[in-house]
Amino acid sequence: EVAPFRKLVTEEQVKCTLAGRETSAHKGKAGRALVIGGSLSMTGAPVLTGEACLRAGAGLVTLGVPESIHPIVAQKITEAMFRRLSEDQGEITEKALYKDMDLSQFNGLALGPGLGRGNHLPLFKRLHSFEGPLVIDADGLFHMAEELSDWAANPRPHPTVITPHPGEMARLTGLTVKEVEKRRFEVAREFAAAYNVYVVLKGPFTIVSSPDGSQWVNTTGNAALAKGGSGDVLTGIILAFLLQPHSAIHALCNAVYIHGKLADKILETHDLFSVNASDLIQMLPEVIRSSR
Ligand code: NPW
Ligand code: AMP
Ligand code: MG
Repeated sequence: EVAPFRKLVTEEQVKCTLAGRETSAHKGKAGRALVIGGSLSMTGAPVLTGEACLRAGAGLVTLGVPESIHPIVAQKITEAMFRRLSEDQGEITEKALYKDMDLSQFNGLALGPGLGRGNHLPLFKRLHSFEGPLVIDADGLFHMAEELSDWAANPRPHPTVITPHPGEMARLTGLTVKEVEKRRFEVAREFAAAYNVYVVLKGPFTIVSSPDGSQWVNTTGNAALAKGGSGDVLTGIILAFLLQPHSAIHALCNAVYIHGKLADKILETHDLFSVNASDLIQMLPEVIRSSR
């Protein structure tokens, strides 16, 4: 048993823990990822997550999106497959989660980017029984906040990761954004332990907290990431890395490190103002390669 600690994520650590791929690999073995999200007013978010997930190594990516936006989303991403889900007013409904999809076909699931908050979406019962790593981000965290007591009382047997920015963390905890920012280490650690989840509390110096109390601090990244879509890209990288055989904590540290590195590397050619989230995805091949 190792006592809980607080450490920086280092280049050396990433180099040692980035997974490889066996010569005998096939697409199914490299991981079947499902991304649930998107809505009529946010068609781009699941595309960013899905593209990033593919570029970060997932073997097969499926996007679960409201049926009305399927033609839009499908125009934007070539390699992904789709589940067209029941919707109301451009956002997926409870039926989409509980009737439209067989989650057992997937090895990992990310839910939330662009999902919307118009429909009541009880997540707990459906996601608790999912047998693989689960990432809850963005509007998924809004829905999760409605049923926190269920999550606290019934820990999942597989890794559960939440990726809040300080605004989302404030909503989850009932604190103000100021309070979250002032006590970010404590807030993240307490939440991780109370709900048995990995917490990726985002911002400059993102903190990865494990349920056992250990914390890793990331030092890559810069203010070019302060633009819509950056977090959706991170979620895709996290999901892809969680499908690899290494431990969840390494997957998370590697994902936040590489995500920040994308932003650092791109400043060699782009102005700080001019980095879009899709530009980050284009840097993934080079940045992952140079991190090995
Ligand atoms: P303020 O007022 O800005 O200072 P929300 P969201 C506060 C989708 N997207 N970082 C902030 O305070 C996402 O996937 C779709 C950020 C505000 O009160 C989600 O589904 C895109 N916010 C959905 O949009 C591209 C901070 O928190 C609140 C903060 C909503 O995502 C864009 C904002 O949080 C986007 O990714 C911080 N460090 N600190 C697309 N192309 O489809 C405090 N806040 O309202 O929960 O939502 O992050 O805007
Ligand atoms: P989201 O708010 O969900 O789009 O997520 C924003 C992403 O960009 C997170 O990974 C943050 O850590 C990162 N980010 C945003 N602003 C900064 C900043 N000023 N410095 C470093 N990283 C940032
Ligand atoms: Mg976000």
